[in-house]
Amino acid sequence: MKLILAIVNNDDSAVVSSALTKEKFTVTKLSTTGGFLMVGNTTLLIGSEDKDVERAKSIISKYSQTRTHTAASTATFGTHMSELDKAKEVNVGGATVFVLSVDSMDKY
Ligand code: 2BA
Repeated sequence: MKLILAIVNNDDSAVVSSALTKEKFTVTKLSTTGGFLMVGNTTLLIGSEDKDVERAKSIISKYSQTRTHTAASTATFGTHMSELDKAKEVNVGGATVFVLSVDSMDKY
């Protein structure tokens, strides 16, 4: 069994979750914040049989869009105000996906 951690844009999270649950995946949504931009994102936890991981990844990828974000990042924190001029455009997403091996899963 695997645990898929998928970090997705807040604007995509509803459609990604919905597409996954329609395909019989079970999903838990966590409200999270990116450490670089300090902007909210969503982390989906999906427990999956090994054979279904690629199918889950293709659903996540299908509904996650890449966006550009212009903002001062945490890299400018603690610096002089003029450093804020250095706010840059960064590409965010579509989704960042980690797949972890799971020793066991129990429900009590
Ligand atoms: P953030 O950390 O807020 O990063 C937002 C975007 O800023 C990233 O998009 C990337 O384009 C850029 N970025 C991040 N760290 C950077 C750095 N140290 N220097 C320059 N640019 C940087 P994505 O790569 O699509 O990541 C979107 C979100 O996914 C991240 O939000 C973070 O919450 C998560 N994430 C991505 N890679 C991760 C990793 N290796 N470990 C943990 N979380 C990750």
